[in-house]
Amino acid sequence: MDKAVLIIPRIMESHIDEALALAETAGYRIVWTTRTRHPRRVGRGLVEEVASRASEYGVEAVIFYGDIQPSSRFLLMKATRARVLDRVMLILEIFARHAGSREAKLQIEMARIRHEIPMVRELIRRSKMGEYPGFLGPGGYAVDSYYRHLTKRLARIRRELEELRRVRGQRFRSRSRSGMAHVSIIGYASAGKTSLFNRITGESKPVGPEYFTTLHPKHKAVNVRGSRIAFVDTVGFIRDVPPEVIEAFYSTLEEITMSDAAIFVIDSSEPVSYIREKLTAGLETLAKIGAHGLPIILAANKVDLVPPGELKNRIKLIEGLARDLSQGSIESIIPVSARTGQGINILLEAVVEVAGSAPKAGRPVW
Ligand SMILES: Nc1nc2c(ncn2[C@@H]2O[C@H](COP(=O)(O)OP(=O)(O)OP(=O)(O)O)[C@@H](O)[C@H]2O)c(=O)[nH]1
Ligand SMILES: [Mg+2]
Repeated sequence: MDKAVLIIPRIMESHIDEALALAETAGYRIVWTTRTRHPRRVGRGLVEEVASRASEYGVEAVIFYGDIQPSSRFLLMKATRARVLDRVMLILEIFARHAGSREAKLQIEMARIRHEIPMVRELIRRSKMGEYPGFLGPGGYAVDSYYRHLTKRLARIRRELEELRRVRGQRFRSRSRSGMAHVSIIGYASAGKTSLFNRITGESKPVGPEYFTTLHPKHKAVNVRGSRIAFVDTVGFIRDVPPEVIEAFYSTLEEITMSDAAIFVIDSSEPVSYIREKLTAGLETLAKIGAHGLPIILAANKVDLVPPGELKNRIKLIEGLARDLSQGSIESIIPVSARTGQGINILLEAVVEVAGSAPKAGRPVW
């Protein structure tokens, strides 16, 4: 594992566990952490402090857990001589480590370039001011030509992706003619999607407390009360995913838009404010990927962790949230435990009701 220091803006403080989990998943061991008041900027004093810690610990990377301004990133790069990553780059690094298909690789490269462009513009600006000669060669010329190279590369990737998507669309149409309903298991990272998928299908796919345990959709068809249904395990949602990362999620999230229904898994043992935030993030992502009108069954998972005396109240609260946030797309709310098996039969009944019997001729949602 590479060593890294973590800078966390105060507004992200409550998400520090998420920051550490993502850093670890991306292959970094955090050796020192510091806070900053400003959400996007790092002051000169902090840059110096980070630089001295970075050399003391011999770190390979500096992680800013937020959306860093190009000028601050530039200062940190210059002072520490380490890689400087923000939250988006961290997420993209995780994806890049696992990207299997040509399409996934291209999408991640595209997201990286789009994310990198503002930084390159900043370099152009600075080298034209004579502030940073020698970056990629003398004067601004090399940076300019690097910029042109990036924009050309983007255009090529776009063309290739369009072609790949066209082919995949054809494959999907032939699949929907096969007459089987598809149900996606969706939800925030670590909600228990894979645990539920394993419980329903009898599979033993890897599960774990870290983020993005699942990075590729997994399918398995099983018979449920006389209906043949393919369940699809998906990548976890994560809050505040910027548009350029959403694109990189696409190949997996598109599976969701092609489904007949979705099981939205939440961790009902978490504080209600987290549940609200994660439900919101998930519903927003669904809207962004164009999954309009997809029938949703909410699986209130991990009820084994809720004290029995509180369960009734807890489910009521979740029902209230779902009503407020979902605008009717949530059809029912079923308390379950993927661990103990509690509620799974009731969940499957709800699934058959929504997606069972005859498939809905490949609901084209885009
Ligand atoms: N107590 C309890 N733990 C559960 C339950 N379901 C899942 N877990 C635990 O929650 C953690 C995350 O489970 P996963 O099934 O990997 O979650 P996921 O949603 O697939 O996560 P990603 O693929 O990383 O997005 C694991 O440590 C599971 O053992 C449950 O019903 N009860
Ligand atoms: Mg998983």
